[in-house]
Amino acid sequence: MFAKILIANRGEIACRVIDSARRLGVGTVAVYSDADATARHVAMADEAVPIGGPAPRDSYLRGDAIIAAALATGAEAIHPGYGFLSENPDFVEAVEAAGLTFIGPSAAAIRAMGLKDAAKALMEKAGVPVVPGYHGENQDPGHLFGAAEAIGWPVLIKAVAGGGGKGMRLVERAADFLPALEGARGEAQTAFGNPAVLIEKYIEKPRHIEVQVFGDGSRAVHLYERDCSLQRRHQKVIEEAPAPGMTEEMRAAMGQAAVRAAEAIGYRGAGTVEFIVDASAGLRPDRFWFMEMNTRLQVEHPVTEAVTGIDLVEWQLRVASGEPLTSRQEDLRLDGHAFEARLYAEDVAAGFLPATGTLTHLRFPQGVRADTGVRAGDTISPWYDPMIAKIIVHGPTRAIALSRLRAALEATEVAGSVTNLSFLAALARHEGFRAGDVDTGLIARDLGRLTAAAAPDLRVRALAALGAAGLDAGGGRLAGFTLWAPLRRQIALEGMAAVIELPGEGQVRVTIDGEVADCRRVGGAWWVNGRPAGARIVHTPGMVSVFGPGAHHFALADPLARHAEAAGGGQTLSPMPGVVKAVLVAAGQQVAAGDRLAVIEAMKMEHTLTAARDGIVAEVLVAPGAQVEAGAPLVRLAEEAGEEKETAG
Ligand code: MV4
Repeated sequence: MFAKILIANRGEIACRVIDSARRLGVGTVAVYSDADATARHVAMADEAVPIGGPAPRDSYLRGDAIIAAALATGAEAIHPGYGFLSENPDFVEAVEAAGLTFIGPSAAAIRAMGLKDAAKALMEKAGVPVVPGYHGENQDPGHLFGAAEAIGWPVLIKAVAGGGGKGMRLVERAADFLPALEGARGEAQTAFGNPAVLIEKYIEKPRHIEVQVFGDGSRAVHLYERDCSLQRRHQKVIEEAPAPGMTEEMRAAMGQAAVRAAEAIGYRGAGTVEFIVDASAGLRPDRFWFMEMNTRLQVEHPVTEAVTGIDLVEWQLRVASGEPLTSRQEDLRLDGHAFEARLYAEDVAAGFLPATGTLTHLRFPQGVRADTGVRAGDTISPWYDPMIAKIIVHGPTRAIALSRLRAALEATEVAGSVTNLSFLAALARHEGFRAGDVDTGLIARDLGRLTAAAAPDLRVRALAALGAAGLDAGGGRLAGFTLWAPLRRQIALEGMAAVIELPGEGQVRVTIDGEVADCRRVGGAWWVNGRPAGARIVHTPGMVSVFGPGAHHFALADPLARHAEAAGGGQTLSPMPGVVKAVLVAAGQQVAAGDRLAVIEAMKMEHTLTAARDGIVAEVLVAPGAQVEAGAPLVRLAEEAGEEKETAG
C-alpha cells in the first residue's frame, strides 16, 4: 500500500478519498485553488499545496502543478476523483512519466472509450450489445441519410466526441434529417472541435442503467447496477441500486456485458458501463445497449457501496498499489436497496439556476451517509459545481430505503443559500417513482408538480414569528417576556405580518392574517393549537428558518435595511451571485444614466450593470475578480445635489 497519496480534486470527492486513505493508514496531500484555501478538503488532509487561481484551468486542471506538488511532498500516487483531470489520458501519461502512479485506468483504456464510434465498434467486437445504428467513417450526408432510412425513423444523431447530450439531435422524419445533421455537426465542431456524428435508432422513454465494474488490468468483476433514470437536462438527480424491476436474468446479462467491456480494454480500477434500456415492455435481457464507459469513479458510487458493503476507494488504492483483485464474482452479494440524492445550491423556481452563498446553517440527520465538501460557515462559490452534499440511505427493501430518503431530506437543514431540497423531497414522494416506474422523462413530465413551492402552514408561520420575537430561546422562560416587551408586539417578516400577545402565563397567541395560533411551551418544546409543533427554529443573520418537516425561510424585514435600500437609489447592486469581471468607473467620475458601471460574470454569461441616474461615483465597492452575492453593492453614486441628509431635531 502507498505511504502517501495526493488527491487532485476538491469538494466532497476529495474529502471522501481522504476518509478511506486515512482508514488505511495512507498519508494524504490536498491541492487547492485560491478560492479553496480554507475548504474542508484542505483542513482534512495531512498536507496541502496551493496550485493557483480559482478558475479550474489555473489550478485543478493544471497537471504540471499537481505533479510538481506530488513530487515535492513525496506522494507516490495521484487520485484524480471525478471531473477535472480524471479522464485525461495525457495527464495519466505525464503522471507516469514523473515516476508516479495514477490511481485509475491506463491512458490507453481511457482513449479506447473516448470516442463513441470507436468505442461502439470495439464493444460490438467484444460481444457487448450496442444500439442499432451507423458508427462508421463515412460522414457524407447522403450516406448518413441512407443509414438513417435503413435504421428507420425516428433516429438520433449523436456527436462522436459528445457527452451530456451536446451535439445530439432527434429526427422524427426524413424531411427533418438534413437540417438536424447540419445543426449537430455545427454544435459538435464548436463544442469538441470534431464534427463527426453517428446515427442511432431512437429509444423512446429509455431508462439509464449503468453497471459498476472493477478491474485489475486483466480480470474484472461487476458490482451490480445503478439506475440513474431520474435526470433533469442530463444531470442526475436521484440514483439508486439495484434498478427497480431488475430480474436475475437481466442482471446477469448486463453484468456479463459490462465485464466483457472492461476486460476488452484491460481495464484497471473502478469504471462504469452505461447502458440505455428500453423498458416499454418491462426489463428484458434483449433490450439493453451499451452507451458509453466512464473511466473513473462516479459521483453516485456510494449507492453501490451501500448495497455491496465494499469501499470502492479502498479497492482503487489496493489495485493501484499493485495488489490483485481478491474478490471473485461469486464472492459478491447484493444487500438491500440504496438511494442517493444530490443536494445542490440552486434556485429551482428560477429554472434550477445555480446559486451561491454562505451556508450559515448546515445539519444532516443522524444515521444517513452525507458526503460533503462543506461545513456550516463555508461558501458555495461560483467557480465550481454548486453541489452541497450527497445524501445516501440504505434499507432492506426499496420501499423502506425510499421512506428513509424522504425522512432524511425532510430532516436536512440548510440556510444561507437556496437549495433543491424541497424538490428532492417532492421527488421522493412522487407516486410513479415510489412505484419504481422511472424513466429519463419523469422529471420533465411532472416538473410543475415537483417544483411547486409549498406555502408555509399556520404552524410554521407562527413558529417563525415566535423566532423573530426571540421567544424560542431561553428554555420556555416566557415569564421574562413581560419584563422587556409590551404585552402586544408586531412582528414583521418578509411577506408576513404577525401580532404576538400574551393572554396568560406561558401562553403566546400569534395572529397572522386573521388566523390565530395559540402557542405554548411544554417541556422545552412548542405546541401550536394543541399539537406538538415538531419543528426547530434556527436563527441565521437576517433570517429565521423553521425546519421539520421540510424547510421554510423567513427574511427579517429589517427597517434599517429597508431604509438603506430606499436611500440606495445611489447603489448599484449585483442582481445575482457572480464574479466581478470589470469595473468601468472610478470614484469621482461623472456618469450619466445608462452608462456602464461594471460587468458581472455568472454561469459563463456576462451581465453589464448601468447607472440608474446621472451622478458622481462616490465609491467603488468591489474590485475585478471579487466574488459577489446577489444584492451585494458594487458602486455607490453620491447623493444628488440639493438632497439633504435627514438630520435630527
Ligand atoms: C439515446 C436516447 C434514446 N435513444 N440514444 C442522452 C445523453 C447521452 N449520454 C445519451 N442520451 C440519450 N441517448 C438513443 N439511441 C436518449 C438519450 C437520453 C437520455 C439518456 C440517458 C439519460 C437521460 C437521457 C435524457 C434524454 C435523452
